[in-house]
Amino acid sequence: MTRVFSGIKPTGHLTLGNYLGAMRRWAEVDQYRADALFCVVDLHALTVDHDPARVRRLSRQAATLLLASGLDPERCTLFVQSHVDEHARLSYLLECVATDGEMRRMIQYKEKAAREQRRGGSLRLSLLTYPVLMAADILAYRTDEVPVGDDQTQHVELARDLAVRFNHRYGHTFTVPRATPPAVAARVMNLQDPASKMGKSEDVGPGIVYLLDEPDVVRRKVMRAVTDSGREVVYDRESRPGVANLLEILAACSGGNPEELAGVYESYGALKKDTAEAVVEVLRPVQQRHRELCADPGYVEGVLREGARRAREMARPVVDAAYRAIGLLPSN
Ligand code: AQP
Repeated sequence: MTRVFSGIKPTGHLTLGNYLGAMRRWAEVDQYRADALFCVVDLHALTVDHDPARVRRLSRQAATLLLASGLDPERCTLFVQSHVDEHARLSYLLECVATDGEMRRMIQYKEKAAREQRRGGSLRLSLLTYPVLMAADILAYRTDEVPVGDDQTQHVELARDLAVRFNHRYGHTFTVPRATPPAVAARVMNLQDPASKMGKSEDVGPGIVYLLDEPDVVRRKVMRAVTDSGREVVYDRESRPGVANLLEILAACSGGNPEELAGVYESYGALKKDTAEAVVEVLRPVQQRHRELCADPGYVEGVLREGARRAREMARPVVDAAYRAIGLLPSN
Protein backbone atom coordinates (compact mmCIF):
# COMPACT_ATOMS: atom_id res chain seq x y z
CA MET A 1 0.00 0.00 0.00
CA THR A 2 1.24 3.50 -0.79
CA ARG A 3 2.73 5.22 2.27
CA VAL A 4 1.87 8.91 2.57
CA PHE A 5 3.41 11.36 5.05
CA SER A 6 2.78 15.07 5.50
CA GLY A 7 3.07 17.65 8.25
CA ILE A 8 2.00 21.02 9.46
CA LYS A 9 4.05 23.52 11.44
CA PRO A 10 2.60 25.15 14.59
CA THR A 11 4.05 28.57 13.78
CA GLY A 12 0.74 30.41 13.70
CA HIS A 13 -3.00 29.89 13.44
CA LEU A 14 -3.81 27.60 10.54
CA THR A 15 -5.01 29.32 7.39
CA LEU A 16 -7.26 28.73 4.43
CA GLY A 17 -4.02 28.12 2.47
CA ASN A 18 -3.09 25.23 4.77
CA TYR A 19 -6.60 23.84 4.45
CA LEU A 20 -7.10 24.08 0.68
CA GLY A 21 -3.48 23.32 -0.18
CA ALA A 22 -3.04 20.37 2.14
CA MET A 23 -5.38 19.44 5.02
CA ARG A 24 -8.59 18.97 3.08
CA ARG A 25 -6.99 16.50 0.69
CA TRP A 26 -5.43 14.59 3.57
CA ALA A 27 -8.88 14.13 5.09
CA GLU A 28 -10.94 13.61 1.94
CA VAL A 29 -8.57 11.54 -0.17
CA ASP A 30 -5.24 10.45 1.29
CA GLN A 31 -6.39 8.74 4.46
CA TYR A 32 -8.75 6.54 2.42
CA ARG A 33 -6.40 5.53 -0.36
CA ALA A 34 -3.09 5.14 1.48
CA ASP A 35 -1.33 4.16 4.67
CA ALA A 36 -1.17 7.78 5.81
CA LEU A 37 0.73 9.56 8.57
CA PHE A 38 0.08 13.20 9.48
CA CYS A 39 2.24 15.08 11.87
CA VAL A 40 2.27 18.34 13.81
CA VAL A 41 5.91 19.18 13.15
CA ASP A 42 6.61 21.14 16.30
CA LEU A 43 10.42 20.92 16.10
CA HIS A 44 10.20 22.98 12.93
CA ALA A 45 8.46 25.74 14.87
CA LEU A 46 11.65 26.28 16.87
CA THR A 47 13.66 27.45 13.87
CA VAL A 48 12.58 31.08 14.31
CA ASP A 49 12.11 33.28 17.37
CA HIS A 50 9.35 31.56 19.37
CA ASP A 51 7.38 31.71 22.57
CA PRO A 52 7.35 28.23 24.23
CA ALA A 53 3.81 28.55 25.61
CA ARG A 54 2.52 29.66 22.22
CA VAL A 55 4.15 26.74 20.39
CA ARG A 56 2.54 24.33 22.88
CA ARG A 57 -0.85 25.99 22.43
CA LEU A 58 -0.60 26.06 18.65
CA SER A 59 0.53 22.42 18.50
CA ARG A 60 -2.56 21.34 20.43
CA GLN A 61 -4.73 23.58 18.25
CA ALA A 62 -3.22 22.22 15.01
CA ALA A 63 -3.87 18.62 16.09
CA THR A 64 -7.44 19.52 17.05
CA LEU A 65 -8.02 21.26 13.72
CA LEU A 66 -6.62 18.31 11.80
CA LEU A 67 -9.17 16.08 13.51
CA ALA A 68 -11.86 18.72 12.94
CA SER A 69 -11.02 18.80 9.24
CA GLY A 70 -11.87 15.10 9.05
CA LEU A 71 -8.77 13.05 9.87
CA ASP A 72 -9.95 9.79 11.36
CA PRO A 73 -7.50 8.16 13.81
CA GLU A 74 -8.90 4.78 12.82
CA ARG A 75 -7.78 5.40 9.24
CA CYS A 76 -4.55 7.33 9.63
CA THR A 77 -1.80 8.01 12.15
CA LEU A 78 -1.84 11.50 13.66
CA PHE A 79 1.00 12.47 15.98
CA VAL A 80 3.37 15.16 17.17
CA GLN A 81 6.90 15.11 15.75
CA SER A 82 8.74 15.67 19.04
CA HIS A 83 7.00 12.64 20.55
CA VAL A 84 8.93 10.37 18.17
CA ASP A 85 12.71 10.62 18.76
CA GLU A 86 13.50 8.94 15.46
CA HIS A 87 13.01 12.21 13.54
CA ALA A 88 15.86 13.96 15.36
CA ARG A 89 18.03 10.82 15.32
CA LEU A 90 17.73 10.47 11.57
CA SER A 91 18.14 14.18 10.95
CA TYR A 92 21.73 14.06 12.21
CA LEU A 93 22.62 11.22 9.87
CA LEU A 94 21.14 13.10 6.94
CA GLU A 95 23.14 16.21 7.89
CA CYS A 96 26.16 14.00 7.27
CA VAL A 97 24.89 13.37 3.74
CA ALA A 98 23.60 16.85 2.80
CA THR A 99 25.83 19.77 1.81
CA ASP A 100 25.99 23.35 2.97
CA GLY A 101 25.41 24.54 -0.63
CA GLU A 102 22.18 22.57 -0.91
CA MET A 103 20.82 24.18 2.24
CA ARG A 104 21.65 27.72 1.17
CA ARG A 105 19.90 27.25 -2.19
CA MET A 106 16.51 26.60 -0.57
CA ILE A 107 14.09 29.38 -1.54
CA GLN A 108 12.20 29.21 1.73
CA TYR A 109 15.45 29.59 3.67
CA LYS A 110 16.35 32.70 1.68
CA GLU A 111 12.88 34.20 2.22
CA LYS A 112 12.71 33.39 5.93
CA ALA A 113 16.29 34.43 6.59
CA ALA A 114 15.58 37.80 4.94
CA ARG A 115 12.44 38.19 7.05
CA GLU A 116 14.23 37.35 10.31
CA GLN A 117 16.95 39.84 9.45
CA ARG A 118 14.38 42.54 8.69
CA ARG A 119 12.91 41.88 12.14
CA GLY A 120 16.37 42.42 13.61
CA GLY A 121 16.70 38.89 15.05
CA SER A 122 19.67 36.59 14.66
CA LEU A 123 19.38 33.55 12.42
CA ARG A 124 19.12 30.16 14.08
CA LEU A 125 21.27 27.43 12.59
CA SER A 126 18.17 25.22 12.61
CA LEU A 127 16.54 27.50 10.03
CA LEU A 128 19.29 26.54 7.62
CA THR A 129 19.11 22.82 8.42
CA TYR A 130 15.29 22.69 8.59
CA PRO A 131 14.94 20.90 5.21
CA VAL A 132 17.16 18.08 6.50
CA LEU A 133 14.86 17.53 9.46
CA MET A 134 11.96 17.58 7.01
CA ALA A 135 13.75 14.96 4.90
CA ALA A 136 14.13 12.86 8.06
CA ASP A 137 10.39 13.24 8.78
CA ILE A 138 9.65 11.80 5.35
CA LEU A 139 12.37 9.17 4.98
CA ALA A 140 11.93 7.65 8.46
CA TYR A 141 8.62 6.16 7.29
CA ARG A 142 9.79 4.94 3.88
CA THR A 143 7.25 7.38 2.45
CA ASP A 144 6.17 7.08 -1.18
CA GLU A 145 4.17 10.30 -1.51
CA VAL A 146 4.19 13.66 0.22
CA PRO A 147 0.99 15.64 -0.42
CA VAL A 148 2.05 19.28 0.00
CA GLY A 149 1.30 22.70 -1.42
CA ASP A 150 3.57 24.18 -4.09
CA ASP A 151 5.79 25.95 -1.57
CA GLN A 152 7.14 22.68 -0.18
CA THR A 153 8.04 20.85 -3.38
CA GLN A 154 11.67 22.03 -3.31
CA HIS A 155 12.08 20.52 0.16
CA VAL A 156 10.63 17.21 -1.02
CA GLU A 157 13.09 17.28 -3.94
CA LEU A 158 15.88 17.56 -1.38
CA ALA A 159 14.51 14.57 0.54
CA ARG A 160 14.61 12.62 -2.74
CA ASP A 161 18.21 13.64 -3.40
CA LEU A 162 19.29 12.67 0.11
CA ALA A 163 17.54 9.30 -0.12
CA VAL A 164 19.20 8.51 -3.45
CA ARG A 165 22.63 9.63 -2.18
CA PHE A 166 22.35 7.69 1.07
CA ASN A 167 21.16 4.54 -0.71
CA HIS A 168 23.96 4.83 -3.26
CA ARG A 169 26.71 5.30 -0.66
CA TYR A 170 25.57 3.03 2.15
CA GLY A 171 23.20 0.52 0.61
CA HIS A 172 19.48 0.59 -0.03
CA THR A 173 17.78 1.96 3.09
CA PHE A 174 15.19 4.57 2.09
CA THR A 175 12.26 4.73 -0.29
CA VAL A 176 12.64 7.69 -2.68
CA PRO A 177 9.55 9.88 -2.09
CA ARG A 178 7.76 12.25 -4.43
CA ALA A 179 5.72 15.41 -3.85
CA THR A 180 2.07 15.40 -4.92
CA PRO A 181 0.73 18.98 -5.08
CA PRO A 182 -3.06 19.48 -5.35
CA ALA A 183 -4.70 20.22 -8.71
CA VAL A 184 -6.25 23.47 -7.48
CA ALA A 185 -5.23 25.85 -4.69
CA ALA A 186 -1.65 24.60 -4.70
CA ARG A 187 -0.70 28.14 -3.65
CA VAL A 188 -3.35 30.33 -2.05
CA MET A 189 -2.10 33.91 -2.03
CA ASN A 190 -2.42 36.67 0.56
CA LEU A 191 -5.62 38.64 -0.09
CA GLN A 192 -3.85 41.95 0.56
CA ASP A 193 -0.70 41.05 -1.35
CA PRO A 194 -1.40 38.48 -4.07
CA ALA A 195 2.31 38.29 -4.87
CA SER A 196 2.91 36.55 -1.52
CA LYS A 197 1.68 33.21 -0.24
CA MET A 198 -1.04 33.22 2.40
CA GLY A 199 1.33 32.12 5.17
CA LYS A 200 0.38 31.64 8.81
CA SER A 201 3.44 33.37 10.20
CA GLU A 202 3.22 36.45 7.96
CA ASP A 203 2.48 39.78 9.61
CA VAL A 204 -0.30 40.95 7.29
CA GLY A 205 -3.38 39.64 9.16
CA PRO A 206 -6.15 41.21 7.01
CA GLY A 207 -4.96 39.29 3.95
CA ILE A 208 -5.03 35.94 5.73
CA VAL A 209 -8.16 33.90 6.34
CA TYR A 210 -7.67 31.79 9.44
CA LEU A 211 -9.61 28.54 9.83
CA LEU A 212 -11.13 29.78 13.06
CA ASP A 213 -12.15 33.22 11.76
CA GLU A 214 -15.82 34.01 12.45
CA PRO A 215 -18.00 34.12 9.29
CA ASP A 216 -18.23 37.93 9.39
CA VAL A 217 -14.49 38.25 9.66
CA VAL A 218 -14.07 35.95 6.65
CA ARG A 219 -16.58 38.03 4.68
CA ARG A 220 -14.83 41.29 5.58
CA LYS A 221 -11.40 39.95 4.61
CA VAL A 222 -12.60 38.59 1.26
CA MET A 223 -14.65 41.71 0.43
CA ARG A 224 -11.56 43.85 1.12
CA ALA A 225 -9.22 41.69 -0.96
CA VAL A 226 -7.12 43.78 -3.32
CA THR A 227 -8.16 43.34 -6.92
CA ASP A 228 -6.38 44.43 -10.07
CA SER A 229 -6.92 47.41 -12.32
CA GLY A 230 -9.51 46.74 -15.00
CA ARG A 231 -13.08 45.65 -14.48
CA GLU A 232 -13.46 42.47 -16.42
CA VAL A 233 -13.22 39.21 -14.52
CA VAL A 234 -10.51 37.20 -16.30
CA TYR A 235 -8.33 34.37 -15.02
CA ASP A 236 -4.72 35.40 -15.56
CA ARG A 237 -2.24 34.76 -12.76
CA GLU A 238 0.43 36.98 -14.31
CA SER A 239 -1.46 40.18 -15.07
CA ARG A 240 -4.42 39.78 -12.68
CA PRO A 241 -3.03 37.96 -9.63
CA GLY A 242 -5.64 39.31 -7.17
CA VAL A 243 -8.64 38.21 -9.22
CA ALA A 244 -6.94 34.92 -10.16
CA ASN A 245 -6.44 34.19 -6.45
CA LEU A 246 -10.14 34.79 -5.72
CA LEU A 247 -11.16 32.59 -8.65
CA GLU A 248 -8.89 29.80 -7.44
CA ILE A 249 -10.22 30.02 -3.90
CA LEU A 250 -13.79 29.97 -5.21
CA ALA A 251 -12.98 27.02 -7.48
CA ALA A 252 -11.35 25.10 -4.64
CA CYS A 253 -14.30 25.76 -2.33
CA SER A 254 -17.13 25.23 -4.78
CA GLY A 255 -15.67 22.47 -6.94
CA GLY A 256 -15.51 24.56 -10.16
CA ASN A 257 -12.67 25.51 -12.42
CA PRO A 258 -11.15 29.03 -12.30
CA GLU A 259 -11.24 29.69 -16.07
CA GLU A 260 -14.89 28.73 -16.36
CA LEU A 261 -15.86 30.65 -13.23
CA ALA A 262 -14.26 33.80 -14.66
CA GLY A 263 -16.85 33.75 -17.45
CA VAL A 264 -19.71 33.68 -14.95
CA TYR A 265 -18.94 37.02 -13.22
CA GLU A 266 -19.47 40.51 -14.53
CA SER A 267 -18.05 42.39 -11.56
CA TYR A 268 -15.37 41.99 -8.93
CA GLY A 269 -17.98 42.69 -6.25
CA ALA A 270 -20.12 39.69 -7.24
CA LEU A 271 -17.06 37.45 -7.42
CA LYS A 272 -15.96 38.52 -3.94
CA LYS A 273 -19.40 37.99 -2.48
CA ASP A 274 -19.68 34.43 -3.79
CA THR A 275 -16.10 33.64 -2.81
CA ALA A 276 -16.72 34.86 0.73
CA GLU A 277 -19.85 32.73 1.07
CA ALA A 278 -18.10 29.68 -0.41
CA VAL A 279 -15.26 30.03 2.12
CA VAL A 280 -17.70 30.48 5.02
CA GLU A 281 -19.51 27.29 3.97
CA VAL A 282 -16.28 25.29 3.67
CA LEU A 283 -15.12 26.41 7.12
CA ARG A 284 -18.47 25.95 8.90
CA PRO A 285 -18.27 22.17 9.58
CA VAL A 286 -14.59 22.39 10.51
CA GLN A 287 -15.32 25.09 13.08
CA GLN A 288 -18.30 23.18 14.44
CA ARG A 289 -16.27 19.99 14.92
CA HIS A 290 -13.41 22.03 16.42
CA ARG A 291 -15.75 23.39 19.09
CA GLU A 292 -16.88 19.83 19.94
CA LEU A 293 -13.31 18.55 20.16
CA CYS A 294 -12.24 21.47 22.39
CA ALA A 295 -14.81 20.29 24.89
CA ASP A 296 -13.01 16.91 25.05
CA PRO A 297 -9.24 17.58 25.26
CA GLY A 298 -8.62 14.10 26.71
CA TYR A 299 -9.76 12.59 23.41
CA VAL A 300 -7.24 14.61 21.39
CA GLU A 301 -4.43 13.71 23.81
CA GLY A 302 -5.33 10.02 23.55
CA VAL A 303 -5.25 10.18 19.74
CA LEU A 304 -1.79 11.79 19.81
CA ARG A 305 -0.45 9.27 22.33
CA GLU A 306 -1.61 6.32 20.25
CA GLY A 307 -0.43 8.02 17.04
CA ALA A 308 3.09 8.48 18.46
CA ARG A 309 3.21 4.85 19.55
CA ARG A 310 2.32 3.65 16.05
CA ALA A 311 4.68 6.11 14.36
CA ARG A 312 7.57 5.06 16.62
CA GLU A 313 6.95 1.44 15.72
CA MET A 314 7.16 2.27 12.01
CA ALA A 315 10.16 4.61 12.18
CA ARG A 316 12.44 2.77 14.60
CA PRO A 317 13.46 -0.15 12.33
CA VAL A 318 14.12 2.22 9.42
CA VAL A 319 16.27 4.57 11.47
CA ASP A 320 18.10 1.67 13.14
CA ALA A 321 18.87 0.31 9.67
CA ALA A 322 20.24 3.71 8.63
CA TYR A 323 22.49 3.80 11.74
CA ARG A 324 23.90 0.39 10.89
CA ALA A 325 24.31 1.19 7.19
CA ILE A 326 26.26 4.40 7.79
CA GLY A 327 28.79 2.63 10.02
CA LEU A 328 27.65 3.06 13.63
CA LEU A 329 28.02 0.20 16.09
CA PRO A 330 24.70 -1.38 17.08
CA SER A 331 23.86 -0.80 20.75
CA ASN A 332 22.62 -4.34 21.34
N1 AQP B 1 -0.87 29.48 0.95
C1 AQP B 1 -0.84 28.18 0.80
N2 AQP B 1 -1.43 27.60 -0.28
C2 AQP B 1 -1.41 26.26 -0.45
N3 AQP B 1 -0.83 25.40 0.43
C3 AQP B 1 -0.25 25.93 1.52
N4 AQP B 1 0.38 25.37 2.56
C4 AQP B 1 0.80 26.34 3.41
N5 AQP B 1 0.43 27.54 2.94
C5 AQP B 1 -0.22 27.33 1.77
C6 AQP B 1 0.57 23.94 2.73
O1 AQP B 1 0.17 23.60 4.05
C7 AQP B 1 0.97 22.52 4.52
C8 AQP B 1 1.50 22.84 5.87
O2 AQP B 1 2.31 23.98 5.81
P1 AQP B 1 3.41 24.22 6.89
O3 AQP B 1 2.79 24.28 8.21
O4 AQP B 1 4.51 23.23 6.73
O5 AQP B 1 4.03 25.59 6.60
P2 AQP B 1 4.41 26.36 5.34
O6 AQP B 1 4.32 25.58 4.08
O7 AQP B 1 5.71 27.00 5.55
O8 AQP B 1 3.24 27.35 5.34
P3 AQP B 1 2.96 28.61 6.18
O9 AQP B 1 1.54 28.52 6.56
O10 AQP B 1 3.38 29.73 5.32
O11 AQP B 1 3.83 28.58 7.48
P4 AQP B 1 4.96 29.56 7.87
O12 AQP B 1 4.43 30.94 7.66
O13 AQP B 1 5.26 29.24 9.27
O14 AQP B 1 6.11 29.26 6.98
C9 AQP B 1 2.07 22.31 3.49
O15 AQP B 1 1.73 21.19 2.70
C10 AQP B 1 2.04 23.55 2.69
O16 AQP B 1 2.48 23.32 1.36
